[in-house]
Amino acid sequence: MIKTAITVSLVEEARGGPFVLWDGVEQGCKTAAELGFDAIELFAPSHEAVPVDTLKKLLADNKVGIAAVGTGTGMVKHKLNLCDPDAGQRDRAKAFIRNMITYGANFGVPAIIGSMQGRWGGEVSREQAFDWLRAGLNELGPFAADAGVALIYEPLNRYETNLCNTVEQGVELCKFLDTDNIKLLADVFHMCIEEADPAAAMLAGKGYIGHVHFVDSNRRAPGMGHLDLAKIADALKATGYDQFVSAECFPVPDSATAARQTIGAYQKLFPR
Ligand code: LER
Ligand code: MN
Repeated sequence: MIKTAITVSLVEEARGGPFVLWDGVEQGCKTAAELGFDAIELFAPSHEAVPVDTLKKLLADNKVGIAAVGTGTGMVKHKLNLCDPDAGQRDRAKAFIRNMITYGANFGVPAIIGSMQGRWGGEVSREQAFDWLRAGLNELGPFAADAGVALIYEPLNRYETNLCNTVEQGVELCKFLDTDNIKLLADVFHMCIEEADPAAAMLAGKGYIGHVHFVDSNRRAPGMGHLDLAKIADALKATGYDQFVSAECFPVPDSATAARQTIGAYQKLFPR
């Protein structure tokens, strides 16, 4: 069964970003539960921002789960990424991600590497960047496995990375890793920019996709753009995918409307 999630951002520096709920983690859990989402996806300033026990209690009190934890703050706030030419910065990037993996593992959920993957350019060749990316994932994947969770890697559109832009490139990357604990995040917004056929790309990701950001063409709530979302949802279902579809979209026209629009669309596209 495909489960539903909604993003909660606690990161002021990410204001304007594609996160739906912004009024704190307590309110986020409450809103998610009230609307009928199965879980929140948490974008936090650090692994220390919300103590594990506090979040466990909030989740239990609201009868809502958690789907995944983001690592984007490492990049947004601290400029940390896995392809930094400075070895110390790469180590700090890995330490930030390890802390998030451990944090998520307390809830049995994966961390997501999106913008922290970095990019090639300047003094860093494409080959070098991919070597560092693979080395990072080969180190962090088994670390996550030891903690009992997968580690999620997200291909991003060309304006955010020049490493992997498509699901197919993500699958190729996974095939050349020494770990099988890296799963892909298929973000329909990035796919809308990069894929010739997003539905076909979902099918091509069969067995590799571990998380989905299911939004519309313009990164608004599903149904507020121009994608044929039924076709993409059908393809995802045809792969046997049984993890989360999560709303990483803009709070447009406001958080409440985007959240309601999203859960309505998810209930139609992914009926129980
Ligand atoms: C992260 O999930 C993502 O999709 C990035 O585009 C955020 O900047
Ligand atoms: Mn995403």
